[in-house]
Amino acid sequence: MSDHKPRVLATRLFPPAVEARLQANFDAVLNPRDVVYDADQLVQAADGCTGLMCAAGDALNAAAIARFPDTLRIIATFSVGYEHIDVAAAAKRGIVVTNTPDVLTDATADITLLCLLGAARRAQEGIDMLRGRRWEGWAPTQLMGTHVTGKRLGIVGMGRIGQAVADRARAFRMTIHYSNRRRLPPDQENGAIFHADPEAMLGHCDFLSLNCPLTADTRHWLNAARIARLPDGAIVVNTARGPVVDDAALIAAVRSGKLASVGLDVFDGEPRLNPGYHDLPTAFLLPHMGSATLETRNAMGFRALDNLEALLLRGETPPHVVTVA
Ligand code: 8YV
Repeated sequence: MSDHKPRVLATRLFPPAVEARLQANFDAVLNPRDVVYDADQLVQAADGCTGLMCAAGDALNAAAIARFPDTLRIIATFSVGYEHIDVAAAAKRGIVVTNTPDVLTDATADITLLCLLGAARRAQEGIDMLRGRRWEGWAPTQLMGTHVTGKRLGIVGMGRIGQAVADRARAFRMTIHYSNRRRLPPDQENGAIFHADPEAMLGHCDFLSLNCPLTADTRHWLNAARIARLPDGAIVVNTARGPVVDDAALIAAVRSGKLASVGLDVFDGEPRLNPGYHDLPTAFLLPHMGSATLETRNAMGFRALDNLEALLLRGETPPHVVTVA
């Protein structure tokens, strides 16, 4: 019977409940060893497939998309970000691209606050001291960090995740500044201060949180010149995409003391991060865990499946189609 089901390639190993639904509804080609396919392997594995369930980091560039089989109708990414897919190249071949918005907003906003607090309160050094069996007891001047409550937080990119970060930061009585392509309506703005020019916002940011997508405009946006506009001792948090910052500039700013610290969940070229980060004792670093809760990863998978099933099983437009910006 499975011969009659549309064939869908899972490019990665997905959570069990997600793979179970994929197998129930499709002729699923799984990747149980979770090999990260290069472009050639992707093209080969997609042979005979009508759909692809993929993830960030997959090499879905124009060259790979041009070689996908004619049978392929949809690329459903298990992520909200889709910078790893050449959407224009897919459109040219009539391949629909979908993503998984909303369901990872809370998990990602939570981890943004974890990064903010971790960096501000020198959590990495505290953990290292304890685990390295070097803690000799409480001391009045030990590991003094930066106070969070009541400070100013600037958010670059006030979409779903940026707004959820602002909601959480309000519980810390932070003053919220933001920059976004468009100003939010008052009910969503909720007292946050809008800056049409993101550069003009930087001087107001004791903390800066990057929550924008990676695009040609945001690539290496936080460079040396913009870091210089932040107040001395500011803290930068990035849970969006690594290439939004210029790593060399960010590392130099922490080393010089211009920035007190950084809290990062994403890295340019991850998983091979700039080695300079390893030498920053204050940096609070996580391995791209923003959406890593079982509930969220299941919800992302189910959303990707909603997209695949709409098109391939019912001939409907998927609920979360992305288009060329
Ligand atoms: C995902 C993410 O887990 O959804 C996104 O855009 O950044 C992550 O949290 C990852 O991209 C999986 O594809």
